[in-house]
Amino acid sequence: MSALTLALSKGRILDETLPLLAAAGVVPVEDPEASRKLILPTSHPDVRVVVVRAADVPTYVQYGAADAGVAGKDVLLEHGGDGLYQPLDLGIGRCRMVVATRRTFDWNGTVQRGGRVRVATKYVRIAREHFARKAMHVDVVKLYGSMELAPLVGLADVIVDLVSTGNTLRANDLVAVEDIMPISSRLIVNPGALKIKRATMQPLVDALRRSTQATS
Ligand code: PRT
Ligand code: MG
Repeated sequence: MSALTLALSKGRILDETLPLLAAAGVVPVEDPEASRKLILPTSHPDVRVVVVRAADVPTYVQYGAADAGVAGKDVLLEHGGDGLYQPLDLGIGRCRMVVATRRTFDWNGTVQRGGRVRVATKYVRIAREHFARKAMHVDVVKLYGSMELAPLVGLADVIVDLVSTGNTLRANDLVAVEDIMPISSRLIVNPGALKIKRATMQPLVDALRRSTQATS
């Protein structure tokens, strides 16, 4: 038995993942975005898809409940990446992790004074590591979404969040003041599954590598 389970999330990276999978010969029988089913067979007799929350993809793969999955580098850094191979940068879901604040906030002055700063973010680990590298003292407030609101209502001085078009920042009179890192989505694989199910997994990884290179 070498049937593979792939963990995917609904939302913004699915649209870019499906064409790569299709080029690798894997097409879900129903549109994962529209279907209410959580387990979907695919056109590939040995591959099925499970639909999970973006932040849960690494957990399913780490525990072997899924053999492989697609997750943003942001999600992987927060998860820690324990027990995961990351063989492929798929080059999709591209954005930047940034520090942002109100247009009127004196960020450079605050940094120079060495003042304590309150940071609101979903990315607690990335934020702590970023400010530790800068030897800045910060208090981190954990949020689960709509980070852009926090500086507007006095919950935090700055946010650490993802930016793609910059429209959300602009619409809320916020500006990016530091670039932390570029983000894209990765293929992640359970190491045990790679060994035991290599006959099915390796051709899929190779096909994804080819379709990634073809579109980049
Ligand atoms: O939505 P849900 O709570 O279920 O989960 P999720 O937010 O983790 O999933 P989803 O689908 O929103 O994001 C999945 C992955 O997409 C993330 O883990 C990133 O790797 C990647 N990605 C790429 C982004 C963006 N671009 C992005 N722009 N994820 C989120 N955003 C948000 C950002 O947080 C900000 O609120 O979009 C807003 C900014 O967009 P612009 O275009 O206005 O700059
Ligand atoms: Mg979202």
